[in-house]
Amino acid sequence: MIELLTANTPNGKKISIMLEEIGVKYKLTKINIGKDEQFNKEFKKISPFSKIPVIIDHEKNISLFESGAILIYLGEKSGKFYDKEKRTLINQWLMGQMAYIGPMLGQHHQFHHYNPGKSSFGEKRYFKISERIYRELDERLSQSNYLAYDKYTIADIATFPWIARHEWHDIGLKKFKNLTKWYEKISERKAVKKGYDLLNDGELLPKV
Ligand SMILES: N[C@@H](CCC(=O)N[C@@H](CS)C(=O)NCC(=O)O)C(=O)O
Repeated sequence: MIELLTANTPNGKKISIMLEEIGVKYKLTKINIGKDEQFNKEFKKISPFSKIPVIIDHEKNISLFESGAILIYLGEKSGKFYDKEKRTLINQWLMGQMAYIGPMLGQHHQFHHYNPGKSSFGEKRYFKISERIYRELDERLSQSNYLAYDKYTIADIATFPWIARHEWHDIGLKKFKNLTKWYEKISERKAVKKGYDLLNDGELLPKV
C-alpha cells in the first residue's frame, strides 16, 4: 500500500493523478502547509526540505520525497507512463518541469496571484517568464502530441497540474492552440479528473 502525504497544490496533484492513472490503492494523509505541519519532526524525517509531496511504500518500507523522483519510482514500479526505451526523452521534459516550469510558475503565483501590488518588479518578471513558458510549451506541442514524444508520460503528468492553474496566470491559455489542445485532451482522462480532486470534495478542472 502506498501512502501519499500531501496538500492540495500542483506538486501534490501530480502524485494523486499518477496514483489514479496506475490504478494503485493509496491512502491520503493531509499535511496542512498553511499550519506549518510540514515542519513537524516526524514529517521532516521523511522530507528533509519540509515539503510535500512524499510517499511511503509500506510494502517496501521506503519513503520518497521530490515529486519528480516519486513519479519516476511509480513509473518504474508500475511499468506505466515511463517507457524504458524512451526514458532519456522523458527525463528531459520531466527535469524541465521540475527545474523551470514549476519553480517559475510558482513564483508567478506568489507575485501575481497571492501578493499583487507588493512588487511590480516581481510581478513583471514572473509574468514575462510564465508567458515565455506557455510559448515554449506551445511550440513543443506543435511538433509532438505530448511533451516527451507521441505518448502521454510522467512528464505530462508533472506539467499538467501547473497549467491547470491557468486562471491564476492571466496569460490566456486560449491563445496557445497546441497547449490548449494538450490541456483539454488530458483533462478528459478519468484518472486525471479523480486525481485532481485530491481532497474528494468535487473540485473540477478549470476549463479553458
Ligand atoms: N521540488 C519539490 C517542490 C515541492 C514544493 O514546493 N512543495 C510545496 C507545496 S507545492 C511545499 O511543501 N511548501 C511548504 C514549504 O516550503 O514550507 C517537489 O516537486 O516535490
